[in-house]
Amino acid sequence: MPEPYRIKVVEPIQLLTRKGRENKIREAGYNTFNLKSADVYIDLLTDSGTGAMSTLQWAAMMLADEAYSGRESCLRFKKAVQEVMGYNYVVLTNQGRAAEHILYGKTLVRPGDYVPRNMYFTTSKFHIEAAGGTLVDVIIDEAHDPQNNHPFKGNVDLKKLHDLVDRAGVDKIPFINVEMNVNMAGGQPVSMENLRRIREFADKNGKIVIFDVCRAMENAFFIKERELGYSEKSCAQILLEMCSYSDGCIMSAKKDAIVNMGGFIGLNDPALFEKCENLGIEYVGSKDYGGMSGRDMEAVAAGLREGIDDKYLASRIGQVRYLGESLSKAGVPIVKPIGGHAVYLDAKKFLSHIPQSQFPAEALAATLYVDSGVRSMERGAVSAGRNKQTGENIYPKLELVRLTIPRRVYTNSHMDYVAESIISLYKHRDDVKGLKIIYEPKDLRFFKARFEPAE
Ligand code: P70
Repeated sequence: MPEPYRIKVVEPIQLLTRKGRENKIREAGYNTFNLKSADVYIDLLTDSGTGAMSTLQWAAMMLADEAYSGRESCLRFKKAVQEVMGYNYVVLTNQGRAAEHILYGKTLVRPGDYVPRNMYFTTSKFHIEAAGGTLVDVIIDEAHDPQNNHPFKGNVDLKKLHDLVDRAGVDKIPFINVEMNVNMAGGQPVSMENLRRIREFADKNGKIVIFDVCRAMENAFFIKERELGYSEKSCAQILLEMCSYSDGCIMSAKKDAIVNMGGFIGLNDPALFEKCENLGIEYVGSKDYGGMSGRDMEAVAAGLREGIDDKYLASRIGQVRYLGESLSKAGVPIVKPIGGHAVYLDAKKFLSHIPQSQFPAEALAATLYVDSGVRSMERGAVSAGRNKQTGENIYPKLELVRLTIPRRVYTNSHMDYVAESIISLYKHRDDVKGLKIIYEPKDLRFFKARFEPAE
């Protein structure tokens, strides 16, 4: 089926010459984060804050209440979260990492703690480590193999969870952290069955479960499509059941809620809520706005309802699949199954002549920009950073380039262009050279690092 909307507002884009793109990537230190968006033709850096809002969202923004306290927009925001995800209490934050800072870093994690999670995410790991904790990857092994076709590659391995409790002691585990549609694994879903088993495990061990629901709506779609007993349910019903297995969540509304800015913490426990709300006041903004303007809140409230619509999700994930299948048919190595928000190129396979110490994913992202003006994001050794003790680079199994599709922004002819560009690059992949780091900040280095071609 075609997209369940038509386009009312357009934004022109332009392609620089090849020479121009060569200059721009050199000036950017071969890091696509450092490029100016005006120099990018098709921007697949991220799906975060880059979606196109609807007429309903823009109209709701005009009705926003911008009062400092007791604003109507805040009440409507909280009502939407309760209705769509079922959490009783909501702390407003400007985006996901502020929610992680408050809930993980300032409230739950103590020095020496271990936090099990189905694969790391950069900002989540940062806030857990900044509080003196250690993130322990408990995702199933299949998730680390780009070719494995497991339908729920985001699942938690319950055995790994048991082993961690045995090894670290149950008191050293402040909460179990479960990400929906696991970003670093390729946008891979968690099954309802797995969520139920995590809940049982948590109850047996007296632990709370916190979800990262940035992309839980896309996860709900995969459950509907792949898990026995869910095909007749709506994604909205599935999402409510998913969230019922958790005690709370952090959300970057910039993803599934299709807004440019916003986030929250969802909770069911009033005491935990009280703590987080007070921290929110200290760190992000008073309790009725938490770093957002009233219009941001209205856009999120409307976006939460639009983002969980079955027809929208089918077209959204259908577009990601359309790009992935075009690449796969041409033999380009990508992570399988194709995920919810992005297609991930397997840079280790794509550029098998470049050692991981020369950052093949970063080199591939830089070359793709020069080749076609398409901006993508490195998700490999640069993102993984360094070992805090030894200072050595961490070399993750997955060395990927993420082609992240913004929501409701590009058409399938843009996808055709992207696919053709990558297929032609794949044919002359042997010409691509590795990179060496010439500058990096201490933490979250991928945002700002600079490179030069390796000799
Ligand atoms: C992306 C964005 C953000 C994100 C996420 C998950 C699973 C939390 C957050 C934080 C933006 C990004 C962030 C760090 C590195 C690269 C890109 N992901 N949990 O593009 O939310 O950005 O609102 O603070 O994916 O994947 P926020």
